Amino acid sequence: MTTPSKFRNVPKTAQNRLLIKGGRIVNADRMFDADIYIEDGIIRQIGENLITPGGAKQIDAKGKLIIPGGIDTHTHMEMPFMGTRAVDDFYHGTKAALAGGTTMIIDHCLPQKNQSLLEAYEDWSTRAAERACCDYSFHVGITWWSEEVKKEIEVLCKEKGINSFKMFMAYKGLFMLNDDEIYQAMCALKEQGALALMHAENGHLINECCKKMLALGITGPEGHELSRPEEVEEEATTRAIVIANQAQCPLYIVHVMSKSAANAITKARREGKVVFGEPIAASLGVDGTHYWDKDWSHAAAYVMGPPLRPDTTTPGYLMDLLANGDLQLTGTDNCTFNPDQKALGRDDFTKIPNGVNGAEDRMSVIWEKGVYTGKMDPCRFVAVTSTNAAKIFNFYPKKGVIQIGSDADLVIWDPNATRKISKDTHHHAVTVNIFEGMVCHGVPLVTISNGRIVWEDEQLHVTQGAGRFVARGVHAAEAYAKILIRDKVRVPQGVDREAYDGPVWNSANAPANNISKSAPKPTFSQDRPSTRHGHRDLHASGFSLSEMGPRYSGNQVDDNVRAKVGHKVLAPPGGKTSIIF
Ligand code: URQ
Ligand code: ZN
Ligand code: ZN
Repeated sequence: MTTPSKFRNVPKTAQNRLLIKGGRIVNADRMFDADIYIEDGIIRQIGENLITPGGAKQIDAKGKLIIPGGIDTHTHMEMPFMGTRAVDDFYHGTKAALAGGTTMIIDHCLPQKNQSLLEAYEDWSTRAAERACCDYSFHVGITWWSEEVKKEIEVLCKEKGINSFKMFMAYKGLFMLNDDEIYQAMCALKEQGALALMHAENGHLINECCKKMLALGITGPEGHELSRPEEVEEEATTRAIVIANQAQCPLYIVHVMSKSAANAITKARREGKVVFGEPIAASLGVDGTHYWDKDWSHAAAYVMGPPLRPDTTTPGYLMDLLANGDLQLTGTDNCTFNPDQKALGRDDFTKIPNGVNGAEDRMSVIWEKGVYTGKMDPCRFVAVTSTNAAKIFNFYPKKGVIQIGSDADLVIWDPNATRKISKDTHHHAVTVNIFEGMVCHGVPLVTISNGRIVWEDEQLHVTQGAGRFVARGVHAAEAYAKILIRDKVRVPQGVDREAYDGPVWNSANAPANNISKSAPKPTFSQDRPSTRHGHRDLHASGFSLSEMGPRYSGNQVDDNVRAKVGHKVLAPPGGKTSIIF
């Protein structure tokens, strides 16, 4: 067979030409049987009886599914955190991801407070470029706020291919922003056409409740969940939704860990707000009862923020919402620490480095808990593990779909095979696995990354540094299409009216009892001195329970203001009574 002219003069290395035959392609919109021809890392042909140049390596995918490579929207490889550094670095973390069928990660560049965002971006970029085995991109952290940060956001969007920025309502003193800063940052992101990501937990409340738990002598991992129950996540989620809606900025809630936070997102979306919810492998696969395990190390391995929830129905609930579209996509928040690192908090749960694994097991856990249970079909599985991420973060159809011209990031997936998850066989650097012992249907047989086989026959064939940065433009349609229309049709309008021309009060005549801003705040104290006969002079104030003793002398909003002399108070409403009100 002669090689058609369009294929001549192409290097014949088998690796750069792959022909996948007999598979069933699964995209987010449909499933269909077809062969796939790949060359130089790109999908070149899809169909039957393809005419391809010689030398292509053939892969028999008969009876198997072919899915777009997974996209993990939330990782923290080699993150410096809580006095140590995440043990899965970009090499170990990405090779584990590839072994599990994920072919791209979106990691985080998290500047310290007052550190330049651009400086952090360069630092993280250098490390990822050296070590990542698969393609990657970044969310950049807004961990402090100033005009300088606002300028750097513009540079990151216009020159560095960043379109998503992470904020935290938790981690007081480290990453946390206050509401006004969040609002200003969201307005700046909206100006650039970027997406606001939020770690939604009330950091002030967590800080106080941690003190309460420690004061009660609760120092173990159970204190971690007890100090930030799901209403602390729900409140912040709702608050973030309100602030984003006021800024008309699209919002993405990361690591949705509880029913009530998920319900807040569902409610907002049904009201038409542009909000995305990201449950993670951990919150879809396991629950927070592990925090009460008698083995300290076991319990500490599950410590992350927000915590996993002790309500054992939470994973199934979140999976239902992911299946029906109320939640949109999945990440892992892969931020791993070994037992000796977790032991930094052996006497104080607030010192346990927060983070768990997920990068290798996300796809199988979601297949097992989502598809194998009948909650979602394979197309929805592809949507929530790959396609929606590419659309929301604006690199579709480069990735997230099997179509001509797209990157050859794909997985030959065996829906019927099973694998047992274990720290002893996973490819992470971390020596624990929160899914230990879980048997999952849905197994990646072959992972192809940029047209190269990197996982086959349970063997990795990765190259450190082979991963490429994926630049992303602003104004992703998935996030901004509605907002750009609303910017035109929902502009607040003032009222066109005649100017007021009546009399105006002369504020110099303000009445004495008008509490002005400068007046000292009223002191509300139980031990306020009595004013006459052991109880307060009724005529000095309209309220006293003095017969019940000074503890009950009432607090008055006008306590701080001297009453007018001789100002009589008639009998209390309803006539005389034995108790003086
Ligand atoms: O909060 C995050 O997402 C980072 C710091 C990872 N750790 C965690 O517990 N989620
Ligand atoms: Zn977080
Ligand atoms: Zn995270």
